[in-house]
Amino acid sequence: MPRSDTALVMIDIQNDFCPGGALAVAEGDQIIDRVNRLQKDYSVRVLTQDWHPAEHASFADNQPGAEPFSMIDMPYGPQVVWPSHCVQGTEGAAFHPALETDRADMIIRKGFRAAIDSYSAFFENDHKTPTGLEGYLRERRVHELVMVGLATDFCVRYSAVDAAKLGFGVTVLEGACRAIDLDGSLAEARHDMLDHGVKLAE
Ligand code: VGL
Ligand code: ZN
Repeated sequence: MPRSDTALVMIDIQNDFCPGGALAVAEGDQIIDRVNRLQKDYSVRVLTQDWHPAEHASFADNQPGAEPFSMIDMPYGPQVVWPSHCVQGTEGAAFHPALETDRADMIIRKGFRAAIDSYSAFFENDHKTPTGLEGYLRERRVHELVMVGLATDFCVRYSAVDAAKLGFGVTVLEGACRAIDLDGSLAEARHDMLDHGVKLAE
């Protein structure tokens, strides 16, 4: 029987993060079979969905002179500028068609405020605006989280670290994640997760 206090959190398994998408993560689609099989082992299943308005400040198209994958300063700190991706209502923002979504209890959307990015499933990049996921999990009496999805070094990393800081037990299944790996960001992400007590497993 799946433990009722443990949730599977499936992060941003969307077309734009899979091969052929606007911000494709190498092999992003290769995690999907495993993620689908894992779902039956958990009684609480959460999907997150990166969900940006077209005028989102993290898009290079909206930052004149900024190249995709360069850094800019935002009021809340440095921010990577991305190719436009996961625009609300587009095919790129949809979950990958192979992902089983019917068994999800909760879909949490993030990054819908134009002026602020949101990597973490718990807080926006100002590290204080909550998404509501913490309250949902607490009301469902969840204490342990298992995280999978895209990308290891951005949305999985920040979700895992925030969850650990909030007091959840967190395990990231690295074999069911794939990374963008920008300038050493994967190695940095692994250190950051381990420093915050996140367990890394295959
Ligand atoms: C993500 C960059 C921008 C992610 C989302 O899901 O890891 N990365 N938006
Ligand atoms: Zn995004």
